[in-house]
Amino acid sequence: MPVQRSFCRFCHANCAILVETEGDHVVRVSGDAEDPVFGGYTCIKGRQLPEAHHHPERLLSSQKKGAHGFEPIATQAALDEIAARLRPLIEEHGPDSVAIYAGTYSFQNSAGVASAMAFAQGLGTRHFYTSVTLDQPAKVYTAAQYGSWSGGGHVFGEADVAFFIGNNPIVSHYGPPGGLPPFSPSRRLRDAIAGGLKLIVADPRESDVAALAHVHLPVKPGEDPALLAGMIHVILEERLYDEAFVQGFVDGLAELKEAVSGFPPAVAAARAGVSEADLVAAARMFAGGTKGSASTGTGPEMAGNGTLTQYLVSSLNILCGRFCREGEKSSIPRIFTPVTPRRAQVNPPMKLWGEGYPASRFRGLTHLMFEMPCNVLADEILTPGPGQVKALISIGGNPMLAFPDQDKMARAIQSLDLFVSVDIRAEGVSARRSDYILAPLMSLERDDISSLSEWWYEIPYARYTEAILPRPGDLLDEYEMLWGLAKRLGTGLPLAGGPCPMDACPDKEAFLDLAVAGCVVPPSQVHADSPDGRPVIYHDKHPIVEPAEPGNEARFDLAAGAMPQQLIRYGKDDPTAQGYPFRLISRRSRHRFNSTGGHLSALKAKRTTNPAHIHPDDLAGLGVEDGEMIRIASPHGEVHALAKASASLRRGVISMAHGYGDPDYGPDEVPLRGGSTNRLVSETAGYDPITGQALQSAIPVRVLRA
Ligand SMILES: Nc1nc2c(c(=O)[nH]1)N[C@H]1C(S)=C(S)[C@@H](COP(=O)(O)OP(=O)(O)OC[C@H]3O[C@@H](n4cnc5c(=O)[nH]c(N)nc54)[C@H](O)[C@@H]3O)O[C@H]1N2
Ligand SMILES: Nc1nc2c(c(=O)[nH]1)N[C@H]1C(S)=C(S)[C@@H](COP(=O)(O)OP(=O)(O)OC[C@H]3O[C@@H](n4cnc5c(=O)[nH]c(N)nc54)[C@H](O)[C@@H]3O)O[C@H]1N2
Ligand code: SF4
Ligand SMILES: [Mo]
Repeated sequence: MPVQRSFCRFCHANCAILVETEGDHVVRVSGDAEDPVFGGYTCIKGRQLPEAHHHPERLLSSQKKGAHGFEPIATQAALDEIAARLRPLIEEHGPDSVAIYAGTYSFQNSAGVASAMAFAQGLGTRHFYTSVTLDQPAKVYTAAQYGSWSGGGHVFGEADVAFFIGNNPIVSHYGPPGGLPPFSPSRRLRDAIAGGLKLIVADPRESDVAALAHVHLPVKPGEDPALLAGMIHVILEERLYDEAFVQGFVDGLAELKEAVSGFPPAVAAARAGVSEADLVAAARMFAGGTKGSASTGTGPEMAGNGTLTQYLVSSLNILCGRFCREGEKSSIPRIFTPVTPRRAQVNPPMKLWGEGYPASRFRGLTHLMFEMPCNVLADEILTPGPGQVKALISIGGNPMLAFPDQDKMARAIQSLDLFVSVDIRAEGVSARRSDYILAPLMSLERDDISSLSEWWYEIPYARYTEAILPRPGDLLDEYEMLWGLAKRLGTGLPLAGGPCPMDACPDKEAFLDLAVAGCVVPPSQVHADSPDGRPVIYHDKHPIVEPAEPGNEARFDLAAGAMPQQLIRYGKDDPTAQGYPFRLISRRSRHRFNSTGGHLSALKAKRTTNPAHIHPDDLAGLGVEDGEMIRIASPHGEVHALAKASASLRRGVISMAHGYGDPDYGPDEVPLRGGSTNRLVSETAGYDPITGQALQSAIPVRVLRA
């Protein structure tokens, strides 16, 4: 049986895999033990790629909704019809009547988000959305307002201390640069600890990484700002920060000091619900390291105050000078990212939203750099007036399960003139509501580059994989679909390297060369350099941090964006919510990727429902048995779930995943499908005022017997 090297694209980690095929079928996927980064690691999800590609529900043709449900349609005919329905909308109401949503699986295709954004820009609509604004938008968009270090931050591999705040990369394979790389994460973390790394974890539950930590701070959901402010208080008071770095490069220290003065350790610990001794120990441990970063995940970003939390995390790293210095190797070299010199200097603070950016009609929210926050999509669809969205193209996403306020999103989708999904199955809660489903190639049928995972490689590692399986039928890659629509509409696809040729659709390699033009090594060159699909490590391309440009005087600004004032206001908030004694927090399922994977037999065998994890003493207090069905109510809505006793949670907390549930089925189906926590979430209450990120964790709830 032929075996080929490739990399997994079930998730963003891009594990190195060996793919065994028999004719047009893939029969086995396993880890590539010879790979220098992954060393043979895979997870259970990636090993299901064979079934995923050949599953009976996998769409092998595009679909059109008719009077009797979906019927197959040739993809080119579907594109003709979709373009014919978009044209009059655009003529009558302008390009803003069309919205593009690039969901998780448009990131997994290395041409996906680039082509979706190019399509939106070519069309001229401001309604371009991605799942980033349902996820961790503060670290992507608001951190730049304090300035950034051109030489890069400390990476995990060289760290002697690490601080993870609300992420669980052993399961999620996710953490920002500086956090745990998703390459065999459990082994990597254990090895680092054996080698002397000190680990601090803040999480309301004893997560997989918290179980390995030297200090686990079981912070109350949503109270990370108090915890972080208390730690900064200790670090400033005890002068544990990098005074030379701060003097050389940082403004706004006085304002930060003033703002954290309201959080002496005892006060901060009480508000955060942790012991004062642990808070002080964590502050000393973090500042006492020589290298290593504080990094956050989805937990605190979704728990309200995402921008404020990010500010305090940035402040910790800046105060402790956790950056690569002149003459050192710069962190995270990145081969497919446009080259900018790495220097021992601050990139000046940048504001990536607000005045000067396209605005939404709702809540004063604007574009974050290129994209509109998902927060406003339902209102932009439902509310008449100039700029109203009338057609939505969702690419590799599942808005019915991913967006806040599920009933409102259902009404919004129902009211669209045209809803198109690019999806591999027709059964999904969103796909099922579509007028057309465009069936895409799946990962092993596509060429791709490792651009998504290169934010974690600490060496100049790059991959180009060829398609391993033949193209089924008339299926297209996402970028070919968008090219086809742009061609029909007479709009273009502006890419980093210039306009995409519109006479004939370029092949994937040529498209990728244009999409990442200006990068260190073009995809076509990596392809040529890759013998048998192996990775290429461009050792000579690892940038060294150069001296600062003469005359550069940019400094970090810890007073930017009135963040110190926001911390003072937060200190005065009353965090109790009358009548809602619990906080429901988010988590990831080991056996799903958001809503993907529930149809695959090995993953379904591990789990069907979405349990509500609760401390056994809380269950006893409620008089609820382990395994019993409960109703969970927030001020906004209600969801059913099976209670699951879990002593690893702090009291007063319920932990559930998202991506489950089906609003078309009643509570009887909860054991088989689980429930969607987005029924509890509103986009108009508790959202972040800059990013619009809804309160998807730390949701105030009460528990009722079903
Ligand atoms: N309450 C709450 N809400 C949340 C979160 C939370 O923690 N709590 N998390 C948020 C986060 S972090 C995110 S990223 C979003 C996710 O938001 P989305 O990206 O909108 O949701 P997914 O469930 O990942 O949807 C993926 C879709 O892609 C389809 N798919 C699978 N494989 C392929 C493929 O190869 N090609 C294509 N084209 N499609 C494919 C799947 O069938 C599925 O319909 O949800 C957010 N929503
Ligand atoms: N197996 C699997 N892997 C995935 C996904 C999946 O669905 N399944 N989804 C992918 C996606 S889209 C993303 S964005 C990443 C996310 O990756 P992560 O951010 O690592 O997500 P989680 O594993 O849910 O870790 C979040 C942690 O935050 C904690 N938490 C919740 N609320 C709070 C809070 O208020 N404060 C603090 N300090 N902690 C809190 C939770 O208990 C949880 O342990 O994972 C990706 N990887
Ligand atoms: S961690 Fe992600 S990339 Fe690696 S095997 Fe699992 S699903 Fe695939
Ligand atoms: Mo995400």
